[in-house]
Amino acid sequence: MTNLGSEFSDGYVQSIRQDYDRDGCYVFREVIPRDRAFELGVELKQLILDRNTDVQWDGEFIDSKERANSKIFDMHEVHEVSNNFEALRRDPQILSRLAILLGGPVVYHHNKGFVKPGAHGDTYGGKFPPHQDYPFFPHYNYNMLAAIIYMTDITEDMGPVKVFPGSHTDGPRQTAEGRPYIDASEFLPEDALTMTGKAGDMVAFNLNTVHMSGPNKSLMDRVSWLLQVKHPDAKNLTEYREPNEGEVLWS
Ligand SMILES: O=C(O)CCC(=O)C(=O)O
Ligand SMILES: [Fe+2]
Repeated sequence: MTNLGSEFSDGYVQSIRQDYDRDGCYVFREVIPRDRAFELGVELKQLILDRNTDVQWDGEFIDSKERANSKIFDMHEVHEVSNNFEALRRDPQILSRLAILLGGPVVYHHNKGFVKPGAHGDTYGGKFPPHQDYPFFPHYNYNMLAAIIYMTDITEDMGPVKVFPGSHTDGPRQTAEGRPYIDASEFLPEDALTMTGKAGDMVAFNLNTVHMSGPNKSLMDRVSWLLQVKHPDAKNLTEYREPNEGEVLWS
């Protein structure tokens, strides 16, 4: 029996599972204290900007001007250089909630921090086209999720994640020719749930839930940390393994 923590009543667990199974996404507010999230955000931003790796995706979903002017910085396996992020990877407040969504033990896949920089002159934080995460790391039975923890407040103008509720139910979808993302005409931003939130909030979504995010045109940098985890039954369908994949974080 997976430890779901005594703070959750059976009724609460059931209602979370019902919503998550139906929508393919769930938001937990204040999973870590706001002040702590801001502190972690300062550390994460420094680590990411020091590495200066722009990870905007290839493809025709942005024109050449937008590609030249917008940036997204990321860093993988943050916990390998930060004790604070190693503690966060093992945080019971986070893992007990993810265990509810997965319906069992929480097995690690990877983590990454993001900075979508705010607008400075012509430059601003870039966007992600509508996509499922499945093509990046295909797993059997799809019981895998991304949990994004906000390290700053994230408002509408900061390029928050937008999630299409129920889009996970038909499994992996056709992608644009030769690309990992879905043609933008099939998923219009106005049909999505916009996941604005406060530092310390966590949004989680299934491997097959279609999501996207817009540009950061605000003056504030958008900082977030993504933890990708899975149920033990969700077997990796490829040969590739992430460096720390398979570690049981919560059982
Ligand atoms: O943080 C975001 O805007 C989305 C990131 C994302 O979807 C991904 O890395 O696959
Ligand atoms: Fe994604």
